[in-house]
Amino acid sequence: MKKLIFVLLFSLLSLGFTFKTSGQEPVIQKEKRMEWFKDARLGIFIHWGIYSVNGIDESWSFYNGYISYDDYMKQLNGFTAQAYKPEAWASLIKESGAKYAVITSKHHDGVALWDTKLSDLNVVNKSPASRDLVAPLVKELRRNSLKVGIYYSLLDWSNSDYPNFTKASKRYENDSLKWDRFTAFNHGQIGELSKNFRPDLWWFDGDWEQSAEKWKAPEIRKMILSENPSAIINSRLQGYGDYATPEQGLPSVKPAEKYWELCMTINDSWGYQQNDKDFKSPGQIIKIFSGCLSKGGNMLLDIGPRADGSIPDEEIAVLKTLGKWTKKHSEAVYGTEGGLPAGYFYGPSTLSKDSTMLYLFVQGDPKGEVMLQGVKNKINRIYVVGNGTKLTWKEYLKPYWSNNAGLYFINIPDAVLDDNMTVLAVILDGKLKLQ
Ligand code: JFZ
Repeated sequence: MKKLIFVLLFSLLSLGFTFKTSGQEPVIQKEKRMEWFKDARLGIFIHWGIYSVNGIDESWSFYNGYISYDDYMKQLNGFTAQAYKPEAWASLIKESGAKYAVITSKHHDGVALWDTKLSDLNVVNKSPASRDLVAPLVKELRRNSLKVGIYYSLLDWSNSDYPNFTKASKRYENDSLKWDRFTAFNHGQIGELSKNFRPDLWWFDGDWEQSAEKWKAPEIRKMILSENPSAIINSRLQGYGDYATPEQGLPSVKPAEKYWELCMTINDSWGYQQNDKDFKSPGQIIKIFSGCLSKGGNMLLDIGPRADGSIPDEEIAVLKTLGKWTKKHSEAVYGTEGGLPAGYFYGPSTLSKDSTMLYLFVQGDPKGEVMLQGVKNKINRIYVVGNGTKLTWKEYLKPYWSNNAGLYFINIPDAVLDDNMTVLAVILDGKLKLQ
């Protein structure tokens, strides 16, 4: 009996520890919440908004004075979403190999894509789309087992209670009444998104205009985690997020942060711009993606659908080619860790979770062989990922009396080369030992 009470008490206590630490913070440990994200490796970012009507910079075009605010807002009339097929979006995202998607629910222009009850400025009330555009996508993403990410701009240049309007004109400097009203509105919208869509991931933006204290960032974090204890939050919440977002910059060395995501445009624009034809090729995107993988991060690749909801052909082509590559090389991509430090291999690499499999990413044509150095392990076997061919290798500079690692030369016949990036799986005799 005593034993039973003890066991009961103990389980209650440990439950308490899992669900509540230090009174206010989660709920579920960060490592646990971040698990799916760490393994996901690829996400698709979607910048969709009224800026796609004229094909101009999202929000910034009026902020910077390239177009008047009124003319910017006239784009509402052309935002039809008449060819919007959320099920096709979700299946394309799935096909690309992405495990999550992030959609702009509201950009800095304040135009909400969901049916918000807190402001009239939304596509349901003010555009011919006249329906909630976020809800059906969330449903389709979930149906495809993809994680749901919601982008939300904390700053709102349209809201009359928000201090900043454009670069040239500010509404006010200090007005606590207005600011408090704005905060209530902001938290209210986050609450709506939280309840309506229960996002797996929150992608905040625009935090730079105010301090954590002003945004009441800890409260936002608390609100989100009490609605969904396993939600994760990007870094743009003035220090209250879970992972880093080095925008448009691929880190040259492995970042100190354990969790990070490179967000990147597919051409030079976030939203749809008909004049921007500067698309990165699938090959370039695969190279950049491999760079992220090699340094232990994710890539969040952006697409910009048109105002009618169609996705430009160039973007579809990139996602499909990426999908072929990620599918063929899935074992080297998903659930792997960042690979070798610089100098060991001339290219990206990843490592299996148990550190006994090394994946070497070979760019282009290696002219018959690649070199691997500084690895002290014996190699048990090498094969070509997604192809299965076993490869031969030879070890040099390894006299019998030396304790140093030798140089491995791995033979790669032309026939096994991938159109974009070939990946070799190196089975080691145990956990990776570097010199
Ligand atoms: C922000 C937005 O302003 C932009 O429109 C887009 O949505 C992008 C994904 O995010 O852009 C930023 C944010 C932060 C920096 C630069 C651009 N920054 O920290 O340098």
